[in-house]
Amino acid sequence: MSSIFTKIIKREIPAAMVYEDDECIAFRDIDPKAPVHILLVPRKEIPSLAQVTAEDKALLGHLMVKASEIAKAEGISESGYRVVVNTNKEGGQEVYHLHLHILGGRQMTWPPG
Ligand code: DGP
Repeated sequence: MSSIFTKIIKREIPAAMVYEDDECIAFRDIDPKAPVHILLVPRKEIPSLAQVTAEDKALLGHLMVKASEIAKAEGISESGYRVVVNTNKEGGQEVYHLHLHILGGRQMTWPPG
C-alpha cells in the first residue's frame, strides 16, 4: 500500500528536496530531530527493512553510498552523524515505506530511546 512518501516521490505533495536519482530521493524531515535530519527513500515501495529480499541488495547498497555522500554534502561527515532505519512497531516506524534517517549536527546519545 502506498504511503505519504509515494505522494512526495510523485510530487503530489511538497517536500524540501535534497537529492534525487533514478532509484531514490532525499528530503528534509518535516519534524526534524537534529539540525540536519534528512530522509533517504527508495522509489521502490518496500514497506520496511523487514520486507527486503536479496533482490534489493544493489538498491540497499546504493542507499548507503548516497547516505554517505549526502552527509558529506551537508557538512556533517567529519563531525559525525547517525543513520537510522526504524523497522515495524517496536522499531518506532510510522511511515511504512522503507527510509533511512540521516541525523547530524549535534551530539547523538546511546542507547537510543
Ligand atoms: P519513521 O518513524 O521512521 O517511520 O519516520 C517517519 C518520518 O517521516 C518522521 O520523522 C516524520 C517524517 N514525515 C512524515 N510525514 C512527512 C511529510 O509529509 N513530509 C516530510 N518531509 N516528512 C514527513
